[in-house]
Amino acid sequence: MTANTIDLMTRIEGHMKIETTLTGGRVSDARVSGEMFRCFENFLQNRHPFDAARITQIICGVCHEVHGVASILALEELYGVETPRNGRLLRDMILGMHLVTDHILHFYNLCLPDYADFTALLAYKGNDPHINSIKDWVVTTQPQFILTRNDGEYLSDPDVAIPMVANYIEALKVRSEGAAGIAILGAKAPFAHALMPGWITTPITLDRIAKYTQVLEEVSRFVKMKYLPDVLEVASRFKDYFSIGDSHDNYYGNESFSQLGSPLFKSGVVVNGELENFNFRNVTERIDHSYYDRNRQPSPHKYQAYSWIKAPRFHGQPLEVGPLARMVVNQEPSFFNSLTKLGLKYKKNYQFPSSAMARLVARAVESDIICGHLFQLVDAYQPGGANIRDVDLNRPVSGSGLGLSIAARGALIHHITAENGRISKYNMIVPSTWNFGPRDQQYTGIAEEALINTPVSEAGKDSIELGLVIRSFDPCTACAVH
Ligand code: NFE
Repeated sequence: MTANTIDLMTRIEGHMKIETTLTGGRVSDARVSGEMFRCFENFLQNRHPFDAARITQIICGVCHEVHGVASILALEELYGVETPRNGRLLRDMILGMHLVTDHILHFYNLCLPDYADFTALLAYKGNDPHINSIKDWVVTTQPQFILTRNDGEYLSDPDVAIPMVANYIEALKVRSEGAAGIAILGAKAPFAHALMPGWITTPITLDRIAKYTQVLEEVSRFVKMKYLPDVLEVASRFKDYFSIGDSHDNYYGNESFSQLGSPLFKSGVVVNGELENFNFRNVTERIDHSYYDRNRQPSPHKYQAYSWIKAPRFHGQPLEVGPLARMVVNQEPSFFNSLTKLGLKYKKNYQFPSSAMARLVARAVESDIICGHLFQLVDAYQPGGANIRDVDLNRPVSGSGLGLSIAARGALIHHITAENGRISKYNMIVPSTWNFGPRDQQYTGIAEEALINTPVSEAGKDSIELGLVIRSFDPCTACAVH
């Protein structure tokens, strides 16, 4: 039995430690720790409720707009207002563009370096000027993110690995273009300041819609021509990762993209292979192994605590969130078709065994689905229609509001309580809290369970296999500890 610690985990957002026990070349126990305390819920107290939509966006440098949207949904319930349809369409257009470009960033820039041997580029002898310019740049500047490899098995066939390096670089450009598409509607990216309860404040002119559409076409083309094929290529070469990274197989997704009739993703929870309705009342946040005392105040020396992340539970059960959860809750045909094309035999039902590779495939399939939906939103937008409904900012509102929304990494919850126009309590339960929260007295956390049984090659002193499992969730510890 050997102990293995990765501290800090790289190519993720935030500070995370992974401690594993290895028995016979496999992980027999695992602990995942969020290693910082941030306090956003505390410093929202006593502020004007509208501040929440601004302040919560800066929780994260990766998933900013999602907190703006979830916060606004909570505020709209609190104030009893609804944004006009045009405004809601614009909001979903911002949200969707963010989600897709966040997924692209995850696969190419955070995950792919574990799968493709980028150094294959150095042996390139062809005439493609674009590839040659990347090669020249690599030779001149020696970027370590391209040149450094861990011990592990890589996809090194030059016909596959070299275009993937080029797509890695292009993904950065697509992400930046996507930010322009978000900013043209949301006033700014990251942190879309135009998002307000009842409003979207940007003056939306036809040229802004045209610019957004042009960005969407570019992003969508990249998803169809590069992202989906590259993910399926990686999936076909690393099929063993369809049986590595299995967690509790309980899933949760919130309803989202609902402006065109039936929602693109419906709400639901899957526990023990059965679909149930989600109800926020059945959610608790366990702190058995989290650094909080019984009054939920920070307690950094608490006995047997090892994480600043809390452990959300639904009826006591840990739930996995994210694109895979959305595919399972929705029984999404294109996801199951992709698996069939890979020669995998998955039954189309709610009993779906999670895995590191299924998470990557789900994310790419979801990106394609969202792009298709965004084009429909553009068509549905009515130029000249109202984007704004007046909300009385000075009303000393009392009550509560719940924002159930979607983020790239999974289902997102914001819950606000206000008294006399001031926030008295603000609670966020974010995707990475579900996925990376610690164990309770009964269950391991979702990522902890996914690590258990992972084979770790003895030669692989870098334990790259653990990184493949952890990164398949696209972790954000910054959000998780908020
Ligand atoms: Ni900081 Fe986030 C997303 C949220 S993860 S990345 O997506 O909410 O918990």
